[in-house]
Amino acid sequence: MDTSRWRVETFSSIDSTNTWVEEQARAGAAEGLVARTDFQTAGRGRLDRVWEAPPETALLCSVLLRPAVAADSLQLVVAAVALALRTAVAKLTMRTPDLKWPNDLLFGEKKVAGILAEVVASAAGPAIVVGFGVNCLSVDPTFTQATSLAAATGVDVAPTTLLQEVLLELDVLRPLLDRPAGLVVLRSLYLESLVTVGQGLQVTTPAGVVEGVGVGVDESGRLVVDVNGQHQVFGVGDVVHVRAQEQL
Ligand code: BT5
Repeated sequence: MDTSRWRVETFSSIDSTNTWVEEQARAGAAEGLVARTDFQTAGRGRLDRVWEAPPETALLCSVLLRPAVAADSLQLVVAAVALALRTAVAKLTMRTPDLKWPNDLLFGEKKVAGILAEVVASAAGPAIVVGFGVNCLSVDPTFTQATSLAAATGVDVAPTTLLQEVLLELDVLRPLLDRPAGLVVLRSLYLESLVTVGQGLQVTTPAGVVEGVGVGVDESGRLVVDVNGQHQVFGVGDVVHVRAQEQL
């Protein structure tokens, strides 16, 4: 299959692949630039959190996209990458991770991968940099809510093998981000895969903590939660799944 859409730059060590690709995007780099590293000295999560992985254990990668999708539908770009990661992991390990809104891949309740999407303004128009970290061979044991593909599935997947598979999946999903009809398809694929839908949830946002039941995502990929019979929509937030009986 043709993967020429992607140009992969490899670093043995770097501060953050997202930071590097963002600099390239600001300087006008075209869609398809990919940075991958064996180690990050300043890996970032959302909201100024850190992302840490021991050297040569994880896929640490960022891709530069310039899709036609509006910046307020950033979550659908995250969805495309999450779905690509999920399918790639399933093909290589024969186990399918759950997607948790907004940006996690889980085995059980343990996080095996996280995604960070950021919008960058540039003279060539807005770019979206999507970074993902996947714990392939091991994970820092201080993260008690984390796991690796090796621990969860028993399969050792080399980060470079996983990247190749992810890019093949993105070749299929990326075109959906350019047309309204594609976004509709993407949203329904996302809905089918999100374990967050139908679950009791606790959603933490800068405005506070809300409890309810996940009912879906809207046309922009934002989470819709039934809170005491009223639908509330969340564009950002951290979600904890709460068992139904704990809810009642
Ligand atoms: C994320 O943030 O999950 C987004 C992670 C994106 C990382 C990639 S790596 C390549 C690219 N370059 C970057 O600099 N970043 C991207 P969030 O949902 O905020 O989760 C962050 C939280 O996950 C941290 O506060 C830790 O508690 C936890 N964490 C850190 N490292 C982890 C790991 N390796 N596995 C599981 N959890 C981890």
